[in-house]
Amino acid sequence: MNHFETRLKASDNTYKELFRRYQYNPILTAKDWPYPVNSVLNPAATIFNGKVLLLARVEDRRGFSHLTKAVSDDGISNWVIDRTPTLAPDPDHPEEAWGIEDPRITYIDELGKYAITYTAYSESGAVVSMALTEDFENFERIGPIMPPEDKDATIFPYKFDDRWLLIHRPIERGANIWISASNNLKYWGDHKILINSRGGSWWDGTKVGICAQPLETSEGWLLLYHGVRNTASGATYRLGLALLDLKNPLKVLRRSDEWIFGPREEYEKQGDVQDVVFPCGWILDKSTGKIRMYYGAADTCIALAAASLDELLEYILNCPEPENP
Ligand code: BMA
Repeated sequence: MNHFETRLKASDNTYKELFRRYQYNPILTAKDWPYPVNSVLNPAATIFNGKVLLLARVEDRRGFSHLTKAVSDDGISNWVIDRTPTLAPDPDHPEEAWGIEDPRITYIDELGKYAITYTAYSESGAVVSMALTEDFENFERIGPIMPPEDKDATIFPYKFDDRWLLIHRPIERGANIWISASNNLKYWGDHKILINSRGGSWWDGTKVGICAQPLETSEGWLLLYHGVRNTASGATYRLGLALLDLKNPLKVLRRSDEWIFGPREEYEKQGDVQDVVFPCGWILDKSTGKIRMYYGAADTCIALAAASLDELLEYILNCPEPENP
């Protein structure tokens, strides 16, 4: 049975939903914030001190963003939100002049620290920046690590052949996902394209970019990425999956042809930017095998959807092996 037949047999005439939305979405909005903000969106997600920690992009009424953490015991409710920005643009870092956006968090065991990769919005375009933290109160800036135009970056949690690996998305003749290596987290090289935007009428034809931090599984590194398609009524942001080789993440084992999650509900279709679902983090509960994906909806609020890791792996293993670009 090929992949398409598998999908047809999954149910009658509907696609099987891998990620199911939380029924009380959105889980966090500007109204929940302890200080005035325009929107809260695109959160990174990790476990810190046994609790779920989201680091949300928060946009003010100038249009500039900073990052603020929200912490919860169950990852759904009773969020404790910092009363002031957790990580704000630093005046000593001119590349952050127009704000900082879209963080991703990876815990680096070797350093005993969390690495936060984020978009620094400079007056000359978006760059990838990195900061380290042990406590989400004090931050050590590594600074800009990729020149403009580059965003959507995440780092793997350990070294491969003594080198760190970073996934990111430069824009230059297309908007494709690249992977780069470094000995020291600061200087990156050996750049290689990993996942390309497919052009034409593909759902990810115009742009692709990584969403959450890579998830280590028995079958390989599971990637969640967004794909953009431009239409006459604007861009639509949807999500797909890919699988990288466990020992050599430069090799793409599988890539979904279809998108697996897209704007459907009102809060995803209407807002500051219509038709956007944009996760920057997910969390696997190893005891239940359940993955929670936290995402920005319509660039306005934060929502939650959950999937089973087994179902995601079954799905991606049935997807075609791509030609490595
Ligand atoms: C991307 C980023 C995201 C945003 C998305 C949709 O380029 O700026 O922060 O959610 O566009 O507007």
